Amino acid sequence: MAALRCLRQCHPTGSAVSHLHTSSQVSAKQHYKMLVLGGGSGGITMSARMKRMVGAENVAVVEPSETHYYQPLWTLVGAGAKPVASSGRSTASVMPSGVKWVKSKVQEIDPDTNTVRTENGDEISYEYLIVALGLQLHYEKVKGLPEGLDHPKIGSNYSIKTVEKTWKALQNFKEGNAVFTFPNTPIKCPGAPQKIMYLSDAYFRKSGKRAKANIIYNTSLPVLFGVKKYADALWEIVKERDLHVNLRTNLIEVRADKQEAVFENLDKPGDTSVIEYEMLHVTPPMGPNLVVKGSPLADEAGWLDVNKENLQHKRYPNVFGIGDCTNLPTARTAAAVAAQSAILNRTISKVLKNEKPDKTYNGYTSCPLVTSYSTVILAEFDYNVQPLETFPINQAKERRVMYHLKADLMPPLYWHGLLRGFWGGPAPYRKLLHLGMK
Ligand code: FAD
Ligand code: UQ1
Repeated sequence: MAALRCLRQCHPTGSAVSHLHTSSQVSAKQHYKMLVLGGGSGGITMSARMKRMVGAENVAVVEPSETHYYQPLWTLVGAGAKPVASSGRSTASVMPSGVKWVKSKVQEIDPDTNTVRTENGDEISYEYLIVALGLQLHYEKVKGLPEGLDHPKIGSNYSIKTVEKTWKALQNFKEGNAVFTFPNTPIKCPGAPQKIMYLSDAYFRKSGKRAKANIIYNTSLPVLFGVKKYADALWEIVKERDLHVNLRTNLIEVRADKQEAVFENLDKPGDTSVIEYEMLHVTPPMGPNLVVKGSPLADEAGWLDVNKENLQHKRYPNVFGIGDCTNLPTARTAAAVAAQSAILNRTISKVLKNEKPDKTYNGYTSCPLVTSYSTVILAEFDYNVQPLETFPINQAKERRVMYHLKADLMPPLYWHGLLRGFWGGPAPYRKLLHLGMK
């Protein structure tokens, strides 16, 4: 029995592989009709859809991680409302059966020869390429932060390594400043840096510590949120709950031994200020995936250069992109990935038939703005940063039902709907729900 288990789970070199039929060492085939780079939200979703379109044996996914994370849950994990274990499942379990999992890192993409080179030296050629490599976190761009993250009192919901530290810092909080930051770069889920502030405020109230906490939100942005309708509602909340918001204020240094954070005023170059903190939640600077940035597929800033309507690459028609790695001018979220997956599926089906892509992405994205342990403002908007709401009610209002949507409904929708290629965003339901309205 033990030997059988080892046959299933152990590679001859001794390294554990989860599924022999998907491990890269077994098959020598190095050419795929459909090659997917990245096995995160966008990569797994598109591999499930491509399996249906061209057959599992023609699809491969390059992804080095053993575990796939549902990152949206980390907001609740950081606030102690969900266990971290519920945010992850093995990559093997989310990989569509029969699809080849190349368990390695992409090192180089050469779209002129239709090949990709991986860290373990393999060269894989493709007919069509879907890039879903996500974005890069840059903790190292804030002086003192990488080593600062080893100290207690600093947390960051943006990484599996540090998300539980947020909850520890909250529990250990005694009195002083609780500081939350938003960096001077584009980021994924731009609501998340302030969601943890609202949850912290609620936790302090619940635990009798609120009177001793001074809550500060320092954001590089000139606004509290990019969509006016939701920003107006959030300004009301921060006023009502005595949360101090400083706009255009960017974290540049952490002195963890002294519990000090240094900020620059983005409107007054050279003007810096130091805040002593009892707790610090950092949202790190982010940027394009470095492999994309180093390839001919990048735009000037390093993001994957795709057509914003159909997600086809602007210069390489057999290359497509989805999610955080792209230069699509909308907020980077899993909700956006869902809507994009339906569009991209249609685009690829047209390209395979030598027809013109015809479905148009409107930039749909959504950010469930968690404002307490029982309420959410469900922001949904498009390329024009105009609300595009699914439900025929005012979604700028804090609602309990939307908290249930975020905490209880979204995870199964993600694991069983999105990742299996069945959830393409709420557009069809929005149309139904708004029938007869207005
Ligand atoms: P990812 O899911 O990050 O996947 C990228 C994949 O590429 C990873 O698996 C990575 O290992 C792999 N990869 C990277 N480099 C390489 C390489 N060189 N070779 C091979 N593979 C590579 N979204 C929402 O919709 N709602 C929310 O409430 C929400 N909240 C969030 C809260 C937090 C704290 C965070 C961190 C994110 C949140 N998001 C939310 C955002 C959402 O998780 C992302 O937008 C989404 O996961 C993007 O999918 P993706 O496939 O583009 O990137
Ligand atoms: C969504 O589709 C999605 O992707 C699965 C999310 O990521 C977890 C979301 O947070 C949201 C809000 C949506 C949009 C879904 C509905 C029902 C409005």
